[in-house]
Amino acid sequence: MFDTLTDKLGGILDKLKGRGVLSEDDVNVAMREIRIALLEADVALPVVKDFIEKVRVQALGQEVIKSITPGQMVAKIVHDALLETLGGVNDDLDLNAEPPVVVLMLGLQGSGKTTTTGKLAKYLKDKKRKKVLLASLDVYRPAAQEQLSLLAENINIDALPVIAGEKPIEITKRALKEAKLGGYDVLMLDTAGRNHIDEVMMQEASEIKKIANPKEALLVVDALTGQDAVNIAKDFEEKIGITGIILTRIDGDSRGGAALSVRFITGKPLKFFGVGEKLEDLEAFHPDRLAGRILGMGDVVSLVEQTIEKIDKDDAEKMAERMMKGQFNLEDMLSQIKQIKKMGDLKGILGMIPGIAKIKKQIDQANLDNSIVNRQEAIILSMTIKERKRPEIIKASRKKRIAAGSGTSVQDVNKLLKQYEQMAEMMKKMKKMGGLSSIMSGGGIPSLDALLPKGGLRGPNGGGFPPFGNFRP
Ligand SMILES: Nc1nc2c(ncn2[C@@H]2O[C@H](COP(=O)(O)OP(=O)(O)O)[C@@H](O)[C@H]2O)c(=O)[nH]1
Ligand SMILES: [Mg+2]
Repeated sequence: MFDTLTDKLGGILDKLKGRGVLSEDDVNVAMREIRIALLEADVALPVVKDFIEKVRVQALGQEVIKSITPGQMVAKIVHDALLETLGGVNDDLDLNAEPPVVVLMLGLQGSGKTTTTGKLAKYLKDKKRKKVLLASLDVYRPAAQEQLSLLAENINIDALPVIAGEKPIEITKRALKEAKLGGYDVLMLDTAGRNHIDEVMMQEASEIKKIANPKEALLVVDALTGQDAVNIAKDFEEKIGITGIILTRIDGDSRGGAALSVRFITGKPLKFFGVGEKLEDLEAFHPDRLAGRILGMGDVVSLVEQTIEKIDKDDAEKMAERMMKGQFNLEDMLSQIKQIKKMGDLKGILGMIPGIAKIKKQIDQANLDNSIVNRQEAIILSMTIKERKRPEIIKASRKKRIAAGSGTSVQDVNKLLKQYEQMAEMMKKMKKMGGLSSIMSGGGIPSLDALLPKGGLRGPNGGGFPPFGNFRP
């Protein structure tokens, strides 16, 4: 969602990088541009002002003038200022209390409270091994309580049975009792929302909070609401008191301002991001990674985590071993392709590679998506095992068959073979340079380069992309 902001900030900082020495004028111009970029991204004005001031003071300081690469220095200053605005540390949920620990979910209607309740419950169950009880206090929206019960059933988590006609306060009391009796670690209360902030809702939420005494009172805010998010967060903080914020619909095309603003304005930490409708679509908030992402430095850490979680490590190790011996063949390429598919949407992953944000448009234009990978897979699958192991035996007549078998053209087959050769060649080179050891222990994918459109994709310094395998845990 930070695409535009990333583009703009990247461009501004790039201009600075080209200068040998930075004058006060250079810095002032850059600050003006950054200010505009932030405002355009819907960042709240007080946040922008504070941010610019922080950067300006430091950028004009001694360090920058003396530094060999002033542009880089400014990039670092901007990065640090971003970090500060986002809040310094990763705040996980605080469950440090006598169980059942109560987590209260607050927010406007449609902000994603119920969905996020399900996501968090799943997170607590899977990652923290907590026994969770869910209870819906939304007696206003038809079927809201059933929505939560269904969610709970899907993830095998208990939900408080619904009693028709019961009021939120009574449900809260019953839930507390049930959570205690049932030996639950965590009780999550999903409250009712309204279309906009109204006194009755605030009153009720306040009362529930008093009774439930939650360790966490989490405000769920839709990132797409932009500037409004700030007012909503402020109101909830002042009237009810919150311990943290969860931003949802980060996957939508919001301009990112909400993320940069709510923390600063309320002083309450961002804890999680909702990145989709599915229950897995929850990301812990890491300010350093987000700052890196906004500046187009890529989100290497996230990439590593995703890679580790989704790639079958054993497979990768076996393959790496073979490559080390210079035995890379189309069977190996096929298993690479399978791993890439496992990792999900290619574009999403590419966006996390450092420097790639800038060329994201090119990637989009190159229509790089899973369909390419699927085609490559189909081509290899249409070959015999023998051919996959020794691609050099594939003659023209066989190419025609393979193309027909995979629903592609001979050109496609040739292209794939060419890519394979390039990959094999690179692996030989890496082996010579001894650079493969990092891939070995990382168990990663050797190179995505060969799968990318030729020529067009180069990193900011003219180099190609680092092979996946370089991102080591
Ligand atoms: N794309 C996307 N949709 C979301 C996200 N979180 C929630 N939703 C959707 O937003 C809609 C409203 O969510 P719901 O949890 O019922 O909101 P509530 O009224 O606050 O309880 C549903 O269609 C959800 O699937 C998210 O992070 N991304
Ligand atoms: Mg709801």
